[in-house]
Amino acid sequence: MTGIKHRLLVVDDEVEVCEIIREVGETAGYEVKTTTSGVEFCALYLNFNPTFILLDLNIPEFDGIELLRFLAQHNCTCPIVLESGQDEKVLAISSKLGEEMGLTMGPYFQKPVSVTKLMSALETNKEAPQDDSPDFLRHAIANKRIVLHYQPKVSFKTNQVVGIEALVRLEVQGKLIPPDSFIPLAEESNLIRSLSQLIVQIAFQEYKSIINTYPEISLSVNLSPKTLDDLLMPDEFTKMAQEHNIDTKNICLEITETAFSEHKLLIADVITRFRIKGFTISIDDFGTGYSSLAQLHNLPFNEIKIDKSFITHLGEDLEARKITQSVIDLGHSLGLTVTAEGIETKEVWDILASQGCDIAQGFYICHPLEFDKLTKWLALARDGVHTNHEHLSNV
Ligand code: G
Ligand code: G
Ligand code: MN
Repeated sequence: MTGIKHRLLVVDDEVEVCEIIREVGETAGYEVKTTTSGVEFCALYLNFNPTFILLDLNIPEFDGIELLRFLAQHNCTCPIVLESGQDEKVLAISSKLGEEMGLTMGPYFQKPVSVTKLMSALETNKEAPQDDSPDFLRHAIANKRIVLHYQPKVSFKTNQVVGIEALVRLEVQGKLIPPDSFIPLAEESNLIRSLSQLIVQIAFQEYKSIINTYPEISLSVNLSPKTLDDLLMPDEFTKMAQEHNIDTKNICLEITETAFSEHKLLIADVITRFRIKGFTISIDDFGTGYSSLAQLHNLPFNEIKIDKSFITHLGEDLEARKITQSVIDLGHSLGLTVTAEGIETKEVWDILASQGCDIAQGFYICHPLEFDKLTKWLALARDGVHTNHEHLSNV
């Protein structure tokens, strides 16, 4: 990496144009790298860590849109300025496409690029806040210091394990940090996309190693609302599932109910695409948002997860019991599976079983466990020990 704070990466098929831009960039205080090749551009992008990109749409081997897709897949956060000899409409549409991929698009220029305009864009970019994601989080992701714990889901009717939910932790200096302490940071600092991809990758890898032994067990993954406006997500997850030979119908995506207040149309688009690709979708923490019923009506869910705030005190709380009964009935009448999370006692298990709830999760059955311990727990549970959950709570 270089000492100069501002780094400009240029791809343009004309060597002369590259040289002019280099001069302008250096005058504006940037370290500049230029290339006429799309392949070299990709390599440079990965090593140079640019703070600003100038991209000619018409270059050999790759077209500009392919390069934009490459940048999106590598979670590029720096601004991108497009240039082209073609008409303005092509530039405008390409820029919009870039935005839809989640990229930060700057102004676009028709060739020949005006030196004054370019200078002004470079100066403006220097004043913009640079990516200030917390270093510890960036390093943890880069070094894959992500650990997943898994909490089983058990059928009330059969007492069999039907699923596991992946719950992320961050390993920093030997300690495990819970998700509430870093997911919001990741969401604010643009790291959530690479974090989510890493989580899914680890979860798929670990899950794959137990599928043959437990084909009836599905995998649930929590998705941050901030990734739900990303139109590429369903394709990326499907590709990852295929790479691991995992059938998408065995993957459940848990989405927190509070996620749905913003970007409604885009989120509906992404969720529906996930469904079309075979994933099942769960509405997590159900009952804590303010428009639960509207969401149920408008989005294609498969599962309701009743929030633990309604469940944990079901023994003493008669009103909560009426609520859980209504939600279970409502879910069933809509053809959905109903899961209760936060079951801590036998009493609460019995109440929910009698109310017709489908799936149970909570400390009473099993705490979230690291993967090695989970596999031991699953083996015990399969041997029938699961009928006495207390024995299994502390493997
Ligand atoms: O695992 P518990 O241990 O502390 O999780 C706390 C919260 O963090 C829950 O609301 C859970 O949904 C969320 N969470 C856990 N794992 C993940 C994850 O992989 N991604 C996202 N976005 N949220 C997670
Ligand atoms: O929002 P989400 O449903 O993903 O939250 C899962 C969170 O609930 C995790 O933090 C997990 O550790 C916690 N959890 C799981 N089972 C229980 C339980 O029985 N009681 C309580 N209080 N928390 C639980
Ligand atoms: Mn969850």
